[in-house]
Amino acid sequence: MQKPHWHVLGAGAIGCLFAQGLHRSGSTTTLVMRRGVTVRSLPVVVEHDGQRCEQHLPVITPDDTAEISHLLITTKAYDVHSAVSGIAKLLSDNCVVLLLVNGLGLAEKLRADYPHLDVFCGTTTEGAYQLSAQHIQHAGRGETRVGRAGQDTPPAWFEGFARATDACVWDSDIDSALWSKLAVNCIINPLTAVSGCRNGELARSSELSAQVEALCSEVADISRAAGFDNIAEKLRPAVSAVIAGTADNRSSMLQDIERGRQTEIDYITGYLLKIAEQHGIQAPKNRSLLERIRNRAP
Ligand code: KPL
Repeated sequence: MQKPHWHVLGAGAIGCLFAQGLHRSGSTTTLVMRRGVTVRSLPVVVEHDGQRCEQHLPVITPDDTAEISHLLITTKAYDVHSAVSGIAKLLSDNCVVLLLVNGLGLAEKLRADYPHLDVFCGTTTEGAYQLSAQHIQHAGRGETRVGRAGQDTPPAWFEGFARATDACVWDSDIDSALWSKLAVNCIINPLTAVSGCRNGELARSSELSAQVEALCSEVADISRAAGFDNIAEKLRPAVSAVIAGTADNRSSMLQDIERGRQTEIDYITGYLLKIAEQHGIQAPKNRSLLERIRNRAP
């Protein structure tokens, strides 16, 4: 199969990492930038293990007339819908859309709003952060899982896409992978964001550890009700492992708050609480964190 032409919407750390990976592995790759960007190409720079790799990638904006057949979305969760509606007229019928975005609930809405799109989901543990615009540090190799509920075998485009990173697998149970990430994020992100601490502090402080414990118990109950018993059983050790493995990190939510940016709380804890409500479960600790993050002083 001829390699598809990928368009990448969201040129943050993960977007740049995948855009460069796709380009280097032989897929034509274009960045979709916001209206008003006038350059026709941009250098994407990835630093890794002291090596610097710079590639010039073509750029389009919503005002262009390109046809998009394969779209990778790596924006912040709250930007997905406005970003997609801005380029909706460029999306081909059956355009493949791969959502590699934090939080849940976005794929359902995309499918409802744009039934002609072929929507897939992914989750990644690649570690990357932005040094400046389109200049990123690839801090740690991770694994990327891609799939669509009910689809056991990968579509033809997946083989080429998977070459963008060292470890990308097709996951026929992607809903579990997404829920598992959501469950961990519901605990680490809001708690580090309200406490203003690095992830590792959640294990060092006895007060914060007790809060982790209480949140895990609520998230496990909701996970069980949503049919993810296996995730519920292993949630506490899974959270401890992520805290230990990312001890020096400032969670993405803490970074958003420190930079005065909007957070993804509505797509993380907000989504969890929506599912809790559907099952008649109260989750007061999670609700209190949601309110504190939503109502925080700017
Ligand atoms: O995914 C993360 C995030 O910060 O969004 C964790 C796993 C909590 C690592 O910091």
